[in-house]
Amino acid sequence: HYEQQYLDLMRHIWSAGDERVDRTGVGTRAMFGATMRFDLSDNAIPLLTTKRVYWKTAAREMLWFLTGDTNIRELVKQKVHIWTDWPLDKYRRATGEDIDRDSFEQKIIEDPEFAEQWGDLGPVYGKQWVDWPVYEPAGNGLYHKAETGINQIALLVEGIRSNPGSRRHIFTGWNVAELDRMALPPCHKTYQFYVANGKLSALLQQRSCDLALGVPFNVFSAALLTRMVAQQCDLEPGELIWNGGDVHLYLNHEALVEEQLARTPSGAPTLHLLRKPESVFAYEIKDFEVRDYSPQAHIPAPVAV
Ligand code: UFP
Repeated sequence: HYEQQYLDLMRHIWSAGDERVDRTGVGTRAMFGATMRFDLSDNAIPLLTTKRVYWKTAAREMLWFLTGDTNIRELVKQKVHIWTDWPLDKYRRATGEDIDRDSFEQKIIEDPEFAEQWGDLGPVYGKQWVDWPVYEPAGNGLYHKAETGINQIALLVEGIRSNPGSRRHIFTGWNVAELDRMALPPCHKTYQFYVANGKLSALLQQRSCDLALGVPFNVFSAALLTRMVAQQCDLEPGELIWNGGDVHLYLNHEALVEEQLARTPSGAPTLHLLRKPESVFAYEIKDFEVRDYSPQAHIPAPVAV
């Protein structure tokens, strides 16, 4: 079963990982460098079956990335809460106000000006993916920022279509000059694509991997994006290769790890794209359907911020 490699990695890191102090102060067991491979042919989709993964949340986030938006407002409106903790933390620190998450999100939805001031994450994924800043000579030895940046995703699709054999099908969120303005430097930082035998494969390089909470999402998202790009380029889906840098389990995820490792994967969910939109930017959540997904119960665990 495709999920076994995930469970094996979890078991290995929990039993033999390096104990490390991390940025969040929670502490982790970690391993440096790991790979998982997932077959995407015949609509196969790497969704975990040993616990429920809320794939629509990941899909909504992926669609939001592709719009270039970096404000949480559109996510919060769709009841996606995964990015709220960072702006909330910043707001609490700046104002000293002990506002709860629901009230903060309510203000973000109701008050566009408040959202503009407090809801932005800085130039994270979406911005870098579709509007990477470009600086042009201004004629006086100085440079000014060009009005439009580079749309890496549009170039990717165009590149795969026109020159499938290229070894340069890459896009990245890791803009070194802007890292310090991002709420979180990209975790899923670089995507590379490869075409052979009419199939499109993708390799994701993820620098930092919360194996219990982040990775199940990241793997699904990357597979979804690969399916969208393949469809746009009239290619069949090949493989998703997931490469983790610092792969870790937080020490407070012990209950999750024990519960999940006691479960056995079963079933083979599939992902169906119900429509072929005119571009990679025109997909909607209702275009995605997952079939035959009957996972075991969700396992809640605390997020380290
Ligand atoms: N993390 C993921 N996947 C993501 C994401 C975050 O696993 O898509 F946005 C986890 C990895 C790490 C933390 O535990 O969030 C980021 O912390 P740091 O920047 O210190 O690596």
